This record gives sequence, structure tokens and C-alpha cells, in this order.
Amino acid sequence: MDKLKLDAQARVLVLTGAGVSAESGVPTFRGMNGLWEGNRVEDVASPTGFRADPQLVWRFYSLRREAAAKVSPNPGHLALADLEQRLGERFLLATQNVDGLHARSGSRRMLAIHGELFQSRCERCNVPFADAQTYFAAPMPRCEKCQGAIRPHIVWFGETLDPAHLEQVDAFIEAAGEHLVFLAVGTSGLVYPAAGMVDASRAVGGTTWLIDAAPSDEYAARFDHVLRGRSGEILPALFGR
Ligand code: BV8
Ligand code: ZN
Repeated sequence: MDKLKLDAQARVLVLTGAGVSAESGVPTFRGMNGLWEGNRVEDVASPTGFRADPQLVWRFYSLRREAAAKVSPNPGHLALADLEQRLGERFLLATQNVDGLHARSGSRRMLAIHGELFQSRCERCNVPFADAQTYFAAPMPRCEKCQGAIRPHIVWFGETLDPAHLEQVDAFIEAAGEHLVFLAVGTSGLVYPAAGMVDASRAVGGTTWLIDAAPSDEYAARFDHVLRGRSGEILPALFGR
């Protein structure tokens, strides 16, 4: 297997997707071929979907809260937290996952760019708060202050990501330049803007790696190195632990 040699100037940016939590027992999106209970995920994970049927959307997230509460980090998560310990500010993790497993593994230099499953927010007040509750039966939760609808603190399709997150990723890539090592782990590379990180990394002369159990040809073609396999096995070996 290609060895990841990190010199003293290397700066490592990692993007993770659902594949990194698969070995913890969390279903991936493409594993459900983008469907959930016969609904297209894009329809359920969207503001229009929430307006049309808040109870269906809260059922989708409530079931995921129940499932995510029962799983634990796997060696892939732990290897990333360990690498962060070694590299400090020369490391940054952007995750598309909302399951909270990176934080539970000790990752701190981590941006949850698609939101957090265990946080909710009022649509109007817009202040996220920790919330592990499930909401299956009407009435759907409302804000005590303004009676606005409470929604999951998730970035839905058609919604913009937190600009602060995107700025932090861009600044890290710019500062690293050709010392950048970009790793995409367990993501199909279908969803933008996350899927564009590899292109931004190449543009500054960075080295790019894709670690995936079944990489898609289109996405894999944009990487210097492609390691096919399970992240729970590859990451600990790749980081030399
Ligand atoms: C945006 C939260 C600006 C939900 C998610 C038309 C209208 C509006 C927008 C668009 C449009 N056309 C395109 C867009 C942009 C859109 C987009 O990219 N759509 C795609 C579908 C084409 N993006 C957006 O809307 C983003 N916002 O662009 O705002 C804007 C605004 C208005 C109009 C235009 C633009 C918002 C994107 C965020 C959406 N929210 N999640 C939730 O989680 O409930 S995205 C969702 O998909 C998850 O976050 C997930 O992470 C992400 C991607 O999935 P992956 O993580 O990659 O998982 P997947 O199952 O696909 O792949 C798993 C991989 O793991 C596989 O490769 C598999 O082989 C591998 N694997 C499996 N097991 C293992 C493994 N690998 C290693 N080891 C294993 N054991
Ligand atoms: Zn409110």
C-alpha cells in the first residue's frame, strides 16, 4: 500500500463522508441508493420537504438520532483523532457526517460542514441548541420564545453551508500550498461544495488521496493516489499506528 509520508511542513486536510462511519454500523446514503422509506433523501433533507411535511422529516432525523446514539467510533475515527494529536494546527478535518462520531473520538479541529444530528434550532431565532430528543407524533416542536418551528440543525440540499466553515477550509488550503496533503475518506464525491475540495487542493499543488471501499471512477480520477478498502483498516495502517 502507498505510504503516506508526512514531512515537517506537511499540512493535512481530511474530508470524511458516510463511509467512515459505515464500520460503526451507520448506513451510508448511496447504500440506501439515495432512498429512505421510499422517499428520495434529497426531498426529505430539504427546506421544501420540511415545509411540506415536518413530521416526515422529523421522523427521518429522529430514527437517525436513535440509531446514532447506539453506535460507537471505529478505528478509522480514532486514527484521525490520533493524527490530529500528532499534527496539531497542521491538521484540519471537515466532515459531511452529522452522526457526531468524530467528536466522540476526540477530534477537535473538526468542522461539521453539513450540520449536527444532535442539535436543533428554531427556524426564526436560528440559534442551535443541543437536542437528542426524538419527535414522531404531532404536534411538532415549536420555539417557546417565538412559536417558530424547531428544525434539525442540518444543512439541507439547496441550503448554503456555514460561510465560516468554507472560509476556514479555503484558508487552510491557501496557507498549505504545495505542502498540502488532502485526504477524502468514505465519500462518493457527489455533493458540492464538499466534492470540490479535491480540485481546490490540486490547484495549490497539493497531493491528493482517496480512501474508499468502492471509489467512483469519476471522483477517483481527480486524485493522485486511490486506496480501495475499508477506512477502519486503511487509516490506522496509513498513519503508521
Ligand atoms: C449548496 C445533510 C448553495 C443531510 C447533506 C440544485 C439545486 C440546489 C442545489 C444543487 C442543485 N444541484 C446541485 C446542487 C448542489 C447540491 C448538490 O451537490 N447536490 C448533489 C446531489 C448533486 N448541494 C447543496 O445543495 C449544498 N448546498 O450547494 O448551497 C446553493 C444553494 C441553492 C441552490 C444552489 C446552490 C448542500 C449540500 C449538503 C446537503 N446535506 N447532508 C443529512 O445528512 O441528513 S449531504 C449528504 O450527502 C450527507 O451529508 C452525506 O455526507 C453527503 C454525501 O454523501 P457521502 O457522505 O459521500 O455518502 P455516500 O453514501 O454518498 O458515499 C459513501 C462512500 O463511502 C461511498 O463511496 C462508499 O463506497 C464508501 N464506503 C462505504 N463503506 C466504506 C466506504 N469507504 C471506506 N470504508 C468503508 N467501510
Ligand atoms: Zn424562535
